[in-house]
Amino acid sequence: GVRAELAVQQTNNDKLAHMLNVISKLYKEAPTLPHDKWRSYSYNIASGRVRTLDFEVTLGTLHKLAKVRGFGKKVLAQAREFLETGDIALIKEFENDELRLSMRAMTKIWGVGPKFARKMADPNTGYGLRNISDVRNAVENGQLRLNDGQKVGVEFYEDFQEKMTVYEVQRIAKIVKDKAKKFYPDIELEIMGSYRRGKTQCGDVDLLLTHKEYTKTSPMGFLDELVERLRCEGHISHHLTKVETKYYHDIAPSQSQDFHPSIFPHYPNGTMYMGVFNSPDIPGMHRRIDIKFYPYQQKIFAMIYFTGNGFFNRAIRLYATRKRKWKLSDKGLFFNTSGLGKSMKAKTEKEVFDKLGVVWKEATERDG
Ligand code: DCP
Ligand code: MG
Ligand code: MN
Repeated sequence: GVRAELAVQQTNNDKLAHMLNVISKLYKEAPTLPHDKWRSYSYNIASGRVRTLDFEVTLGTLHKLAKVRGFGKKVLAQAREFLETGDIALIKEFENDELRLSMRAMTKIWGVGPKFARKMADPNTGYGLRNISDVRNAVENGQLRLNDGQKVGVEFYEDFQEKMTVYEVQRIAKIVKDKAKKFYPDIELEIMGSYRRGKTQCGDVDLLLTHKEYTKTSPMGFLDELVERLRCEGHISHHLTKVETKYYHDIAPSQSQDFHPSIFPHYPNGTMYMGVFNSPDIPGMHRRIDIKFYPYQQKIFAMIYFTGNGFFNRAIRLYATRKRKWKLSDKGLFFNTSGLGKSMKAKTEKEVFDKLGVVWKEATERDG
C-alpha cells in the first residue's frame, strides 16, 4: 500500500543521500586535488537535496533527478550506479587509496584541516605520515611542528574519538552551570548539539549560556573567567581558544564568592570557547567542550544553529535564502539576503519555523 511505498521511498533516497554524503566527507577529509573541496561541497548539496525530494529516486525517475539543481553529469552517473548496483565504486576506491587514508587519519586530529593534513600525509611533498603514531614520532624527533591546539589534538587523539553517555554530558553541564551561577544566579544554560537531538552518545558537550538582562550584548571576559576558574579547580585540562583572565582576577579574586556582573563590560557580540574537560566519570579521560554565550535576543536563533545537525542547518538556511530571499544565521532571521538590518524577534523555535514556512521539527527530528 501507500505506507509501504513511502517506506521504500525513504529507504532508497536515504541510502543515496547517505552515500553522497560519504563521498562528500571523503573529499573533505582527504582532498588530494585542488578541486576536491568543491567536489565535497557539491556532493554535500546533492546529498541534502536527495533528502528533501518529494519523489522516490529510481531508474525510472532519474530524468526528474537530472532537473534538480545540483545534479550534474557526475553526480547523476553515481546515482545511476547506485540504483543499478546498490553501490558506488568511488567509495571503495577511496577506501583503498593510501594517501587519502592517511589524510583522513590526520584530519581526525583536532585542529588539523585538510591543507595541513595533506602536508602531513603526502610522501612526495610532505612528511608521509600514515597514522597517529607516525605523527607522535615526527613531533618527538623535531621533524614536525604543531600549534598549541594541534598538540592537544595529538595528545588526546584517542580520547576525542570516544563518545560519551548523556549522563556524563549532564554531569559536565551541571559542573559548568553551578560555577556560572556563582557569577550570575539567573544565568540560563542549555545543552545543545547531539545531546539535544536526543542521541544516546555524544562526541562533545555543547553548552549555550544566556542571561535575560543581557538582551543585546554579552559580558565580555565572563566566559574567560568562568573557564579559567574551572581550569584552576581541575575540571578543565586545556583551553583550545585564547583565554584572557588577568584583568578580571584582579577585580574578583578567586576566593570571593560574591562576584558582581558589572565587573564585565558589555560586548556587542556573542562569545565562544572551546576546551578540554576532565571526565567526571572516567579518570584520565578527556572530553571536548564548547561553550557559547549569546545575547538574549539571539537565543532562539543560536539554539537552532547550535542544535544542528549540520545538514539540517544547511537545509534550513538554503531554504531561507532560496525560497524567501532572507537570511537565517545563529544571530537572527533577516529579511534580506545580506543579513543586515533588524532580525525577526522570536520567543520559540517554532515561531521561526512558522515564519519561514517550513514544517516544524522537534530537535530529535533534525538529523538530516
Ligand atoms: N554546527 C554547524 N556547522 C559547523 C559546526 C557546528 O552547523 N561547522 C552546528 C551543528 C551542530 C552543532 O553546531 O549540530 C554542534 O556541533 P558539534 O560539532 O558539537 O556536532 P554535534 O553535537 O551535532 O555532534 P557530536 O556528538 O559529534 O558533537
Ligand atoms: Mg556536539
Ligand atoms: Mn561541539
